[in-house]
Amino acid sequence: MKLLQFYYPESGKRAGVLKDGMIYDISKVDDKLNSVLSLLKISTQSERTFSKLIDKVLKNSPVCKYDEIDKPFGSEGGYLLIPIDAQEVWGFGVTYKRSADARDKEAAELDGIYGMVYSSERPECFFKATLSRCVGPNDYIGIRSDSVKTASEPELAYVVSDDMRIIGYTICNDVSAWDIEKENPLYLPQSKTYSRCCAIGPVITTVDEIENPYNLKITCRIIRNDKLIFEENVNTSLISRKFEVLNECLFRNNPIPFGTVVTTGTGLIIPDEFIHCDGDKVEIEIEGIGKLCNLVKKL
Ligand code: DO4
Ligand code: MG
Repeated sequence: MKLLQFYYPESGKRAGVLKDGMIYDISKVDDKLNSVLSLLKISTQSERTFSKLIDKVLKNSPVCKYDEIDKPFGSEGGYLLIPIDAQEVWGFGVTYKRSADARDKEAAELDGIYGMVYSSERPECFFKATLSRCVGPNDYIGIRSDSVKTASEPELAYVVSDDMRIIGYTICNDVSAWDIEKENPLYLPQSKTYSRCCAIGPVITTVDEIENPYNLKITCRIIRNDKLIFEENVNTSLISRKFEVLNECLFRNNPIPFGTVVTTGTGLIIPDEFIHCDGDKVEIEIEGIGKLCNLVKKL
């Protein structure tokens, strides 16, 4: 099942189901159900109630085609919203060898600290964002005003319940100011967390629809002045840690709110010549989830 949130003229914010390119409004069945968080809560309490609810929703006629609202934030005819109002977003880093190697190369004087983390028992785990710092599909991601080297990090993310269950998957762009991180690793929070530092969407795919999260193709494209200037793929099979292991670290003496988004690290490093410029368009596509598109804005 693909769950999403959207804004529709006159009805306001809605939660929906995406099926065969059409959007079905959940609040037509229960008008209190206008968030994906509330739907996921039902799905974790009773699978039967959840599937009955979805069956009912899909018996109604769809509100619109997905393409009709896959539009910039604020568009008159309606638009997609961030698919989950997660209180917190957490991130894991150097979970792919490619990320460790690229970062060690950049910080050669630091004695391979990223490689050390890559092979240590304890993963790198960081607080990424709150909802107010995140954006949804087709909205702007930001380059900090004090960064000249900000890049997208295209990542598979999972949604977790407060009792450690993985309840969905989505796409996350862990936008990062690499120059600030490189200046000193202690500056990592400043490179990771700021306004518009994190894009999530376009949908939350429930776990039953993803047969194997460790075999998904991730594609990243950068479009500049209407021209495709960069395209590369990576497969999640190259990730070095299982999500249960990440969860065990995340939840250790650390209460995690229901519906937290956990982004699992980048396996794709954007080369220096394609570092973000104001006006770039970024597309991240993950099999079984969809395509997350965002525009880049210098803050
Ligand atoms: O240590 C820096 C951050 C690593 C990261 O975000 C990643 O590997 O995706
Ligand atoms: Mg990252």
